[in-house]
This record gives sequence, structure tokens and C-alpha cells, in this order.
Amino acid sequence: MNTKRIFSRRRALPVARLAASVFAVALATGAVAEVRVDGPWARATVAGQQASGAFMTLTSSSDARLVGVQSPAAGNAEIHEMTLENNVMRMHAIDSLPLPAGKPVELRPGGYHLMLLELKKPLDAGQSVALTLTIEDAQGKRERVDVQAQIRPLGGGHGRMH
Ligand SMILES: [Cu+2]
Repeated sequence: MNTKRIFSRRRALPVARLAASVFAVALATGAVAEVRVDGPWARATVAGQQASGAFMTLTSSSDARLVGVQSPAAGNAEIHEMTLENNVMRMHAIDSLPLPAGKPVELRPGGYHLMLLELKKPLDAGQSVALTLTIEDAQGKRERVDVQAQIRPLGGGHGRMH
């Protein structure tokens, strides 16, 4: 993930082996999935509200998975899915969200979403909130994608939990 750190750890290697490892890193970098992020937004909160949802459409150029999310605005953030249990919509944290090659995956109210928890201050409509997504490709290589999500007002009545 952090190539600088890898290089410094391997600085003691003989030159020939170092060159080989640089080549391997370059190949791996070429294989990293490119992920397009469309329409990122987060739901505004009122004072005292500890959690909110963030939504967007993710399209990866190759098979990959969303494996994590972080935000400086939140003490904790998770990937959530909604399921219907006995006619009640419930949300669960999931470890990863598959991003099949070329297929747009929609995160939206009532479906998959990013859950921002332990909010440090209210999310005010009209501003934006920074998110960092961690994407893992089919080879297990991870990359980070920075996203600015527009904060939109609370909708009337629909999906108040998010
Ligand atoms: Cu949630």
C-alpha cells in the first residue's frame, strides 16, 4: 500500500534483487483496479446525531472489492448493507462489497451504504465530507481512493435511520 515504506524496508537487499523487486512493484501497480466514483453524497445530520450514511456509485475497471472506509469527520466508519427481516429493514456491517469489473455498484439509501459513526461534529448541508475508500483488487493489492462527498439535507420521512 505504501511503496515508500516497502522500499525503505528492503534497502539492505543486494542491488540486483532490489531491481527485481522494483520491477515486481511496477507490474503490480499496473494491475491495480481503477475505480470511478460517481455522485458521492452524505446525508446531513442534526446536532447530537452520531451517525449518518454516505452514498455513491462505484465502477471498477477490473474485479475488486471495497474493503474499508475512513473519514476524518467520523471516529469510525463501516460498509453496511440493508436486509429485510420479518418486514423490517435492518442494516449490518459487511467486511467487503464486491465490485465486479465494469459493473456500476450503487450505494444508496435503503441499500448498500457507507456508515459514518461517532461523528465529531454535525454534517452541514452544502458542505462536503472527505472519505477515503480502501479498494482491494483480485490479487489482494490495496489502494486508497479519496472522495469528497457533498452533504445533502435530510430527506422528508424516507430512511431516517440514514
Ligand atoms: Cu448503516
